[in-house]
Amino acid sequence: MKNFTDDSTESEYRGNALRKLLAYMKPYLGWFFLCLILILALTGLDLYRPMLIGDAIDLFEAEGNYDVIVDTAIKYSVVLALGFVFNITQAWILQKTGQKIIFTIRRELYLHIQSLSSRFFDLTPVGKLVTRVTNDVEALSEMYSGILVRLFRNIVKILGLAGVMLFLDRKLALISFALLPLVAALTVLFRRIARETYRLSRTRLTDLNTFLSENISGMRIIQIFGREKRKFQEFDDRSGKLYRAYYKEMMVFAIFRPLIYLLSVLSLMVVLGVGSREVLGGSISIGVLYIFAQYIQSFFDPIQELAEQFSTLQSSLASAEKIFAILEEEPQVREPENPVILPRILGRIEFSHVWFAYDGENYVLRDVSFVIEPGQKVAFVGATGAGKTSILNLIGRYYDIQRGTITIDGTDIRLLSKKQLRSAIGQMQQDVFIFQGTIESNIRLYNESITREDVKQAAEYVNASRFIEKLPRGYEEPVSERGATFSAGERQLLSFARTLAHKPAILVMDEATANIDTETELLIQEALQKLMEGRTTIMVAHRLSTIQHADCIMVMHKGKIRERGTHQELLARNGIYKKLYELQIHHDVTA
Ligand code: M5T
Ligand code: MG
Repeated sequence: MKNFTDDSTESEYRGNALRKLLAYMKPYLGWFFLCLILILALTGLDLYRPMLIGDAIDLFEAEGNYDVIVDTAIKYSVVLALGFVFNITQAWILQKTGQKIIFTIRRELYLHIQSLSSRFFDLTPVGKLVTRVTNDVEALSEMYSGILVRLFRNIVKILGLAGVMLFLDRKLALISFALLPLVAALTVLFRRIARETYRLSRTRLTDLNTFLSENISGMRIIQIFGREKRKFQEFDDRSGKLYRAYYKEMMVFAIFRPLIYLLSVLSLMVVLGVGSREVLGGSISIGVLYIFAQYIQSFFDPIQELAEQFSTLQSSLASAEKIFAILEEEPQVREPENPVILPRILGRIEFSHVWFAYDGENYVLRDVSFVIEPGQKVAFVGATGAGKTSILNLIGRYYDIQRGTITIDGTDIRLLSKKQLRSAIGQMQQDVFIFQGTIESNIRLYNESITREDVKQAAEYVNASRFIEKLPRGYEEPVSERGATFSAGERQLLSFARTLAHKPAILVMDEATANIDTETELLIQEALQKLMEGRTTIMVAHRLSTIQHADCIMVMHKGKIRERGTHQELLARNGIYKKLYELQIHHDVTA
């Protein structure tokens, strides 16, 4: 995120945001142009209406003929009707194009967020992103469908009114403008305060959303630890801050508007006072005075609106800045420009002197090297925090390494397209993520090439079909977000079916058997054996009994591979593995 120190860089950055926002209008320039013309016409009509009546008054006074009134009434109706049509048309165009632009931006934003790397999501709260895609984008809609055009309209209106007033009577016009410097000063002051309050309410809204998304996801923990009261206080505190920010915003408007109104009334009083004397003296007609009285009111309105619109514009720009900051966020794991396409991935994995740190400084893997041949089963063991999950994260290139190389079938994974690489890897994580949808949609994950038959076969193969078929609606059974209605073992079996259905060449499992009771474990072990058939398999396991048959076991300690070999070889070495093993045997016997 950018931090602004002096005003010049800030306005430069704002200018940038504005330019980018305007760029989105490009496809609709024709429509916007039409809108501007309609608005010019509308302003013309606005100026014309008081003149029509002013003239009528003068004519009626001179001739006393009622026809003038009928005539004027007809003209006035036509003018009103025209204005009505113009107004509706321009509002329709603006809303439509505005919403379309917003739609485009929202879409771009989501696509971009999707392309960002794990590191970004590790560091960014979900609620913040949700606010960007919803509230902040919405704030832009104001700008497209209102502000820009109304800004134009008001400027044209003010200039038009001033011009006509000067033309009709210079002296009265200058008197009407006498209070303008005061209005200008007020406006500047207002803008400055309004900007602060806008910014405040934006940040506080983000704060509240971030709090909500995190704490609703973690509601269970809050309830388990009985922290409702404390969390409510936190919520209340943020909510209160937002309330005060909005309140302040309202207050600024509530004071500014009547002040401007007061000034307009003052001007009107002065103009009427001076003007009526001139009417009596015969230097201007009653009609002209009427026009002035009308104009003064419609003169101050756009000025007040202008000030408010500038501040809304600023708030839109503030939102725009935040949106563009995300759009400009580069994915840390970059797609190669000309990816190497392998005809088929066999599954040979090689790590060569790999050094890796999530934050670029604190290395969690140090000089890790190993080779896994296609079809081999390799297991990683070691204490918690040793770097096992990190190794798995690197194989699918969810993070890039600092030093060394990782190759698949001899090709550096940084040269492969992320899509090909990742579709070759069936990765099962420590916790299974289930999306809202059905059992079927969760196994298939919107992959069109997987048929319903494939889904069923996969589920049967990994023993998941037993519990699925017991569900009232079988594969169509609705699943709630995070799959809270399933047992841990069921979720695990589902994730097996999901992985199998995608037919990966490489299988990557993190503690995949940790959550399961003995009976299900037998099912799972059987399923696992089938899953691993003919696939390169890399697994992390805490329970050594599950990995005794692995072709190679690597023992990790503080980011390094300290021992490697088969179960028997490692036991014979009498090292870390032996100790781990004895601890577990002992534990199993006493348990
Ligand atoms: C190794 C750090 C973690 C630990 C070290 C996943 C992750 C880990 N780390 C981060 O800084 N950011 C991350 O996103 O890396 O962690 P690991 O590889 O997850 O360890 P493990 O899988 O061997 O442990 P466990 O507990 O799963 O057996 O220092 O802070
Ligand atoms: Mg782990």
